[in-house]
Amino acid sequence: RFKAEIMDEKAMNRAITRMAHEIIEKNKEVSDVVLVGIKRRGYPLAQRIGREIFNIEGELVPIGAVDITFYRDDLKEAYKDPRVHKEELDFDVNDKIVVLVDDVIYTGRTARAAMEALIHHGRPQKIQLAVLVDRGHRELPIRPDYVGKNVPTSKSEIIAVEVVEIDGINRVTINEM
Ligand code: 3GP
Ligand code: 5GP
Ligand code: MG
Repeated sequence: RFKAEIMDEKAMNRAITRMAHEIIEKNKEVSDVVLVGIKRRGYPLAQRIGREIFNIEGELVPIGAVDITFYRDDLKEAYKDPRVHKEELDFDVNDKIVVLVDDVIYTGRTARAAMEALIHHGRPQKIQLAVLVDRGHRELPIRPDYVGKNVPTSKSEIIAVEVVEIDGINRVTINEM
């Protein structure tokens, strides 16, 4: 059930541009940075951040993806055990600053699984986390470095992040289960 729109296309674009600036600023430059999107919607967001970094710095950063699935049937329990299903990293992560990109962070378990996959893949110099929406309710000591918007939610609410590449529209809404 629809409750409210929290970001329109302009707000999403502004947040993505700001996060691109913050990534450049925090890392001094972007020559060691690689972006890794968490599928599905983290990947188009990583591509947009990469485009903005190119617009600002004139450097193309490598962009990869990880696909994380939940190894349980019901959605509630499913949260408990996200695992990496597939990696599409055709570059070396050794000594790189890997910026993980996801649409929403909630418990932090997905980010943890993604970090485990990266560490398995090599030895990144640093791992950072960028999310379009932080909806709270963390169950692990994980905090994103770059946040598009903090949206305090109740556990029964769901944030719908829609991206034009997948959903035909760019917007973020809050919905009740
Ligand atoms: P997405 O990254 O393509 O958006 O987390 C797996 C998918 O389930 C995500 O796909 C996400 O959109 C969708 N999803 C929507 N609401 C929820 C939710 O409340 N919890 C979880 N774990 N996933 C959700
Ligand atoms: P976590 O593992 O941090 O609990 O959840 C993160 C993952 O679950 C993200 O990849 C995100 O897509 C999905 N997720 C969790 N809560 C929501 C939500 O309210 N809306 C959407 N769209 N995805 C969510
Ligand atoms: Mg996601």
